[in-house]
Amino acid sequence: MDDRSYMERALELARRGTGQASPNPLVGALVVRDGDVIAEGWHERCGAPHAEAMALGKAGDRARGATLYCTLEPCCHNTPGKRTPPCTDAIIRAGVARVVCATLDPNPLVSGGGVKKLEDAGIQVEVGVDAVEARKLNEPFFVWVRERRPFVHMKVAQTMDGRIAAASGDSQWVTGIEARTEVHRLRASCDAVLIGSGTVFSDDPSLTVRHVEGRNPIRVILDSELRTPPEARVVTDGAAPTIIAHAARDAGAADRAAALERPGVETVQLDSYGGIADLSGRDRPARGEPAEEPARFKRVTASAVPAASGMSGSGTGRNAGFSSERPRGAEASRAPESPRAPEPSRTSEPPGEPERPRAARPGLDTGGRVAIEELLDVLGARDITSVLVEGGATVFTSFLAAGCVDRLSVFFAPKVLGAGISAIGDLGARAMSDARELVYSEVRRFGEDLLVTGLFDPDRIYDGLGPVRKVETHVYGTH
Ligand code: AOF
Ligand code: ZN
Repeated sequence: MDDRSYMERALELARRGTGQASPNPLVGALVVRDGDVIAEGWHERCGAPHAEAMALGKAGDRARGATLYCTLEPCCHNTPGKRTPPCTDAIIRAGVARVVCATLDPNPLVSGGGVKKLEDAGIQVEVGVDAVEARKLNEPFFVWVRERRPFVHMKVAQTMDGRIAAASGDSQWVTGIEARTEVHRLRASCDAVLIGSGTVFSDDPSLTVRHVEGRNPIRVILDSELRTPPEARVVTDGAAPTIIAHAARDAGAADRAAALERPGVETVQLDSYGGIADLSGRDRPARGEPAEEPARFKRVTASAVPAASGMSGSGTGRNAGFSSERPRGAEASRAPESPRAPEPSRTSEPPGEPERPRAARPGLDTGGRVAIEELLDVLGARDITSVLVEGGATVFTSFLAAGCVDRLSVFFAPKVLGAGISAIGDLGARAMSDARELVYSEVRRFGEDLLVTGLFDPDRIYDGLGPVRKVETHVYGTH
């Protein structure tokens, strides 16, 4: 067996920690001597021994002179809050002769320091074997450990003509059982799953993992106006913690929050976009949305704030709104108390057109919409490293407009509706050159349905980490 084959085995072992290791990465390790695998290890769960420590512990004296394969650079620090001792010390103590790791650890407390410590101790170190696969395994960790905000994976299930629901609002089911099972697998591997309150109203989902084995993710409801009904499943079923993120500051907001809160259900008040919610469409459905919602619940208010109103891409150039630099300050600043000023950089007007003045209506202070960036900061601070965004159209559009999507996965069902609710609203693009491109795209088939998935900003994960720069030539779907 060659280095790559051993590393593939180590990657396989790493996957055993799926759903348990977070916020730590998935890591696997092998001790190999004279071509024999002496011991295997993996990071079972956060707080448990690291993969290297587990493998070396099993190998004992037999690790002397051996090669250690690990899917991540061994850790080398012992800062306050660290749960286990540094792996580099254990490796040096065990007398390992050679260490092969797939990729450097993006954790700023390690990031090359582990390699240096081993080399300084006279150990031969190689980095970069199966690097792309190793990073792909830990996409959330690579983003979270450096930016302290979760990796955002947006999942859309749509018809060939881009509809996520029929004109009546009916969305069960767009895709077949195989695709839906894959979504449950995604849920089980993510720390949190997020939907908008509109989806709570129309589908009342539980967002649990049922088609595969795995633990339920935390549920996050994006509910700017705090209108989630206390009878909703995500509030009552106790299947997983639920966070209801809102920006409501009206007189009844505290009472509505109190009616929702209970053990495992928390409301979190966040900044809004600071702008006045576009209330002009409050009494009529947004274009492309059903005139009447087939809701399980009656809405507390007349209708929702229209999809993505005032939240379209603020820039005019390619990938506007997708920049890795997220301007904070002005865009995400705390909403001033009334009267609130319109937010000039967040407008759905096509570039060049003057902004229409909007007036706040007394008594309809919704606090604007939740600032997605701030929500992600809050979730990241709670060690949530990944969020699966499951809908609906307003949420999809808001996340894309805010430039807050890392991976987009679209399941295409081979069917056509014509009328219906489209997945994604106006993002400000006017020319084909304004379209946002996905890279490293991959196509997979689930039953009758096709999945296309790709990343908006792969550099966050696959680049800029020392010697490993092989990603450019990699084509997904070929392995
Ligand atoms: C490794 N092997 O299996 C893992 C590593 O709090 P601790 O002690 O669990 O350390 C967490 C950090 O260690 C984590 O942020 C990451 O940098 C690294 N994870 N390193 O050598 C492992 N899970
Ligand atoms: Zn370690």
